[in-house]
Amino acid sequence: MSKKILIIGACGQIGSELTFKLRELYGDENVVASDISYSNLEIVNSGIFEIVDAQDYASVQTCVQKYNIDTVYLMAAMLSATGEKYPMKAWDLNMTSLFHVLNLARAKFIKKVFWPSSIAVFGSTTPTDYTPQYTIMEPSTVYGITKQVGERWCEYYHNKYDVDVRSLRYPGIISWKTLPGGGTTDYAVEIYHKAITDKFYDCFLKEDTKLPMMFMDDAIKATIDIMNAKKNDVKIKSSYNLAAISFTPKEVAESIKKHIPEFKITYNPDYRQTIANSWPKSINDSYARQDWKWKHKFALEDITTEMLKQLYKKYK
Ligand code: AKB
Repeated sequence: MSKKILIIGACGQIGSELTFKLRELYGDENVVASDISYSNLEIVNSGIFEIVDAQDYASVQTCVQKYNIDTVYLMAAMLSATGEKYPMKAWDLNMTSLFHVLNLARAKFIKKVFWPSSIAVFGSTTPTDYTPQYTIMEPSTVYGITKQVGERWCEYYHNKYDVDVRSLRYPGIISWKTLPGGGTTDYAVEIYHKAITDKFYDCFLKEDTKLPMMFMDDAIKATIDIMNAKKNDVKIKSSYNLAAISFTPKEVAESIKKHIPEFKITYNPDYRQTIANSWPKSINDSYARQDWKWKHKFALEDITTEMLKQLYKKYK
């Protein structure tokens, strides 16, 4: 069966790489990239691109109908740090866009939905080490609240209306192609850029702040794997815990120093430290590993080697 895919939020960090991978797998003519503006010219010029406002039902529906879309990846969201600056905007964007896509699936315009959740669904009362799938969840950020509520709605739409929606609780994602924007884990990308351009990074988290992280290639693989898994194998209809590695700013700095010995780091924690403190240090993702055979590939040393190699080329 041929797939017709729409990515909403295709100009962002994950959306852009997902678009390239999906085009490679299913062909340029079957993958429509969309965003609210032309903010990533590489994506805009790389294939079919449409301006779509994720908060406007008619805008999404028009695009879905124009291209006979059957699968939507909803990657548009306001992340944790920006969400704390604009709480109502974060709530509106993250919830409205999800309802629009779920309602399009309920009305049978589309067959399948991917919606990303996050480790931000957990809060300071959650066990921090090897956080289980089912546990206390009292998120303290607006972003975390939208993700937790969104998970409940995904499960509800599946149970009530048989909507095929699949979801992952992403950790911090590390990539070199497109910069992340407005997240608490963004330091783990910025540090590599600054290591190359300035040989120095002033980190907004404390040196011992351990957080779950993942290389982009693993995140894309997990996303495509869960979407291609048999419906019966995707047993969790809210969102799956997903893990690869965990590290602290100090550990990533040490791994960079193995390649750039003169690299220096300082620590000046800001409001994002409070957010990071409320999140897990590591995640138990055994359901994903069991149900649809999830396996990560990249460890910290692999990530550092790849990030520095690719960014050196980019900055040259
Ligand atoms: C953020 O830091 O807000 C995101 C996330 C962990 O969902 N990267």
